Amino acid sequence: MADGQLWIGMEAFKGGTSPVTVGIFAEEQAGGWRKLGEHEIADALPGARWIGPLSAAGLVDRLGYVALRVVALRGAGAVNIDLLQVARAPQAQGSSPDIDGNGVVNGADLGVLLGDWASSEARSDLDGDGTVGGADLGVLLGAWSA
Ligand SMILES: [Ca+2]
Ligand SMILES: [Ca+2]
Repeated sequence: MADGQLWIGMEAFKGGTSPVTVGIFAEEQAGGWRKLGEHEIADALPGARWIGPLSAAGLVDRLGYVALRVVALRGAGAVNIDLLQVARAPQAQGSSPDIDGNGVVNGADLGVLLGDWASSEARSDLDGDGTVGGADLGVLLGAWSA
């Protein structure tokens, strides 16, 4: 079982003015392909796009491989993909419970976390599992200053 977090990076460009939108998919270990995001490629100069953090669970096989697929979804014309890479943090890395960085963990940090609830906002993902939820609230309360 692989855990931790993944970031998928792609650098691409296209000549001409009409954009092409591609979808980036990763193969699920359970079968099928999960759409990670879309990237509109329109510029003559390379543009980079990172998707993440994503939970590695279910996407990384036991040898550490991740299968990716890039599919043209909209538009027409040739696209140049310079670089497609996967960065992986093998251990989940959470953020500090002092979310606003003022040196204490208190109601202000709680307010930020609650405002980010159910999102993938990294600043409030204290346990590093990719989403903001009850486990992160537990980390914050466990680090409460006063
Ligand atoms: Ca704080
Ligand atoms: Ca979390």
